[in-house]
Amino acid sequence: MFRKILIANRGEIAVRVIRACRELGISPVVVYSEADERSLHVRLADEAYLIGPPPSVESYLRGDRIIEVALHSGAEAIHPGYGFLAENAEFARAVEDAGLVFIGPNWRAMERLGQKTQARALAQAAGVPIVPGTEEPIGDLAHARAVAEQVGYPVMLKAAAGGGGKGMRLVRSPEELPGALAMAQAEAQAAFKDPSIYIEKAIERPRHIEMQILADRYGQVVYLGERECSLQRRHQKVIEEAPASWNDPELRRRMGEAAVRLARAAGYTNAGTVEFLVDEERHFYFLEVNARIQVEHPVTEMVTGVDLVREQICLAAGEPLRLRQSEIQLRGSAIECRIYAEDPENDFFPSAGRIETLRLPSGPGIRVDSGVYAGWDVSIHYDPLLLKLIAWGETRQQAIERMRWALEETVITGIRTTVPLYREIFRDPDFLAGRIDTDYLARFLAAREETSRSRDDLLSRDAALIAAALFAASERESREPAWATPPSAWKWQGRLLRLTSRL
Ligand code: MV4
Repeated sequence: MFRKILIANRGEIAVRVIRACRELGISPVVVYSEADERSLHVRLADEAYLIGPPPSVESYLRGDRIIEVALHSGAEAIHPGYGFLAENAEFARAVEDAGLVFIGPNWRAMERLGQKTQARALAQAAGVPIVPGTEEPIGDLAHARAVAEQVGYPVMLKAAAGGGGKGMRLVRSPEELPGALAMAQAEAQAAFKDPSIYIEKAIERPRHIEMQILADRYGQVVYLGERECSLQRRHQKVIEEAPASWNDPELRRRMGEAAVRLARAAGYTNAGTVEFLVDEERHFYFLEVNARIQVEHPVTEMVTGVDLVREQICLAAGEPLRLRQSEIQLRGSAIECRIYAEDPENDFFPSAGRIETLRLPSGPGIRVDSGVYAGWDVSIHYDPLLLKLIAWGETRQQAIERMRWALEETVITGIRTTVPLYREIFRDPDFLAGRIDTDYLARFLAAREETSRSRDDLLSRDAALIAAALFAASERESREPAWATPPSAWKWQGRLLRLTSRL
């Protein structure tokens, strides 16, 4: 096992990797930018090295500097977290060339799966269903027309080098095709320096599922069930759960075995995620492979009891998988809310500044993965994810119940966050019933906008709060004599929360 690991990331995921290191008796080393001098990962690590100014291209994306620091510190391996250099095959290769271990997939598998058309061809050869379309980038407009005609409109144009929805375009009719193709090519060129586009039939109102896999270097691959990730806003996930409420053991097994076949075909190693779309008839289609640990990995950890980051480190150290497929059992249900420093009342505008108060929930089945603390300044330079609340329950219903109260308990002041929005989502009948697909959040936000306009929501909410406070005070007066010890401020806040959460 490694004695020292360098973590090439920041925020909650760097903290998460530090915890896995502690459990394994490994000394964690971190790197940081000038904007992160006071950050939590720097405080929790054994050693921390300043690598550059705040912009990521000059710090967390400087693979050369990071490798230099790893060698200098005597680390034997680099954990990239997610984002930044995590899926950069060139970086993974440079790590290996420097005599270090990249804690992630081998770079050859990353290359095979990084090009979407190549990944589709690989999936098809492995007997994994793919969305009808091209396995080659399209040549010209005539070719695009022919393919679109063949698979049938609506179609999706996607960047061959892309992923995560960048450079993606929905085309509803032949008239839209020429313009959409030109736009998609320009976007792909700008984002990935590669204008190649391929075509897929568009799946309407799909659900977005991802299968977690683990693979060792000796050909053993297991799947750990799915995460339902349909709740997204502009391709940014907000709430995820495991398992998908609408899934069943048979479909889970078929998707899991498909994911394992693809991993084997690609010579994949370490932890990974295979993304699928599931249509209204419950057909599933391979989309892409995420060759990294994902933000939402805790929901899988909560229902399987497997520490995925620890497994990543053990697998990278060359250990064989000790887990057998038959030993992986799903228990209960888990939900994650990503708490962002964004203002849901202002089109999710990033909210920078000092966190004044931070009161985090706890209790049975509650987990918090946080990268922040009270008194810390949220910077504009990076992803606005502050922390993740995760709730586990024997049933989805119990997990939801626990999350509702965890959200009520959470107090973050000084900046705007997405907590108030989540409190509303956790009261929405459609969400509670599991009626979610990739359009859910846009629908919810539009409906919310509508009601807030029609009843002048802000004013009525303030009025409701004042009414609740008066009501609570008069209740107390009527029940308690004046000489009774007055309840503390926290107690009052709790009472008000219970009252106002019903409004
Ligand atoms: C699709 C699709 C419909 N049909 N492909 C978006 C992210 C990227 N990984 C794939 N995405 C989609 N691909 C076909 N053929 C719809 C989406 C999509 C989506 C997928 C998952 C979660 C949210 C989404 C929001 C819009 C579109």
